[in-house]
Amino acid sequence: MQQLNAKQKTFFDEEGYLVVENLLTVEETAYYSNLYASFLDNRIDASRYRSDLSGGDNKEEKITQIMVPSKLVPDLVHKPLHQKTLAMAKELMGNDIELDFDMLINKAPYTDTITPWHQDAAYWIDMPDKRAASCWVAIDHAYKENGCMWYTPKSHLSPILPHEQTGNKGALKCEGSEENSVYIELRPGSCVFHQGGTLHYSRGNSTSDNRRAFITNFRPKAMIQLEREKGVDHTGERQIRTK
Ligand SMILES: O=C(O)CCC(=O)C(=O)O
Repeated sequence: MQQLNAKQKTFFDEEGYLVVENLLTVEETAYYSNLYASFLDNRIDASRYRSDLSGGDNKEEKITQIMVPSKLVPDLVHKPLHQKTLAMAKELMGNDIELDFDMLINKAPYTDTITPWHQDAAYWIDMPDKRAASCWVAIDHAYKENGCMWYTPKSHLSPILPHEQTGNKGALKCEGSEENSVYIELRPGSCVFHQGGTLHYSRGNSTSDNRRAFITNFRPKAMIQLEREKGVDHTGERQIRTK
């Protein structure tokens, strides 16, 4: 069933991102909210895939990142978030698109830590077919003060910028600015797609709310095979692309 119209697809191609409201129903969002809580409070043991994206030596995590939640709860790939975002990713990029990996990123209340400006492609090995998209699904209301996403329109049309690693195995960062970017506030269950080359960032969470995102990442099946042959499975290593 087609869900995106021609205008949305053109917007994604030209601007590098696309907002989709109400991806999930209220009931579906409640399911993910409960499951997310089980990951965060360790009822589901995700310790081997969990790290602090801020790269700090803090006892308290500033930005909780849990890679590949669907490896721990395999049924997730059959559920609405994965099914709906995969269907849309195919509409945006082609029928050979598959799920590469998924992840959870939470900014807990008052952690006040930015996710630096970066392009996702800087995290990945170079691939001949560059088609790639992430879908950032808001589990909580995401707004400026708790760290919603910011995107630089059309930035995916230029070459990947130089990136450097922050902190101790922390996030990659490059030059970027709010001035020429847009912020995307989302209700729970709504989402935003962005391309592998789209420059993005988020402010820290200065509020008493959580800012939980469930993220799925898609690329062509042949490129996923290439990654796996090279030992890349997105379970947690963070390396700067060297070529
Ligand atoms: O949630 C964040 O702050 C960062 C997310 C991100 O960089 C991504 O989804 O590619």
